[in-house]
Amino acid sequence: MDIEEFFGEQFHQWRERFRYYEMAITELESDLGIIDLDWQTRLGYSPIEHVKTRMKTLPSIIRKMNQKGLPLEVEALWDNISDVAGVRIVTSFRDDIYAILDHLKKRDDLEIDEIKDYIQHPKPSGYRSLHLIVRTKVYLAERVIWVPAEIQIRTLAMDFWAATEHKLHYKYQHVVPEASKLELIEAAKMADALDTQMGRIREQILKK
Ligand code: 0O2
Repeated sequence: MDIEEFFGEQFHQWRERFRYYEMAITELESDLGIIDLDWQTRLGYSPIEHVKTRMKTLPSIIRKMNQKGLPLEVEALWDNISDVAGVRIVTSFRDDIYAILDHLKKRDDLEIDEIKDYIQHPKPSGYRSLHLIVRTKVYLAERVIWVPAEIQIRTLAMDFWAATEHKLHYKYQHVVPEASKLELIEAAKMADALDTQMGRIREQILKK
């Protein structure tokens, strides 16, 4: 797709917003890298196992805007699609997710607009993760902007499950056979049990 041709006169406005999303990702990744180092330095342990970032692709943005019945305009994107800039924080243990949430709630360069707790309330598919719909502060050369982003926080077990489920959806083009869906639900329960058990083992380690 020729993007410049596709957006026509609006191309420069869209490009500017996309740069803002990229800046937000850079900012969040850097902030998380700093607190990871700080936790490691002070406590010898960081709740952050690793961080991944991604920009939503243009076809995926267009699909989502169409699904939501939004006009293909940059303001409609900015106001209604919160996950163009995406950051995923992966932890070892379930408790680490909420430790990171507590930290993020205290930051004054981040506004949390919504918390979707798919750990307390898993999706019917078995999906578990904590989603934060946020706006992050970005310092431009001459002004400050708040850029929408989505932060997903999940354990390694939840991440393994989500990545495998995503691959299956891709393979079957979203028409996953019922037997595989049931298997995935079972696997999600096992991943959850593993998180619970690893949490107990960790408590024993911390007690010593
Ligand atoms: P991708 O590839 O990550 O861009 P809303 O914004 O509230 O109108 P939305 O966006 O469906 O609705 O919100 P939701 O369900 O809270 O979060 C969507 C994102 O969470 C997805 O992004 C996935 O990254 C992840 N996710 C949600 N449910 C599942 C699931 O059942 N399996 C897996 N593997 N991931 C899930 P996108 O846009 O679908 O994709």
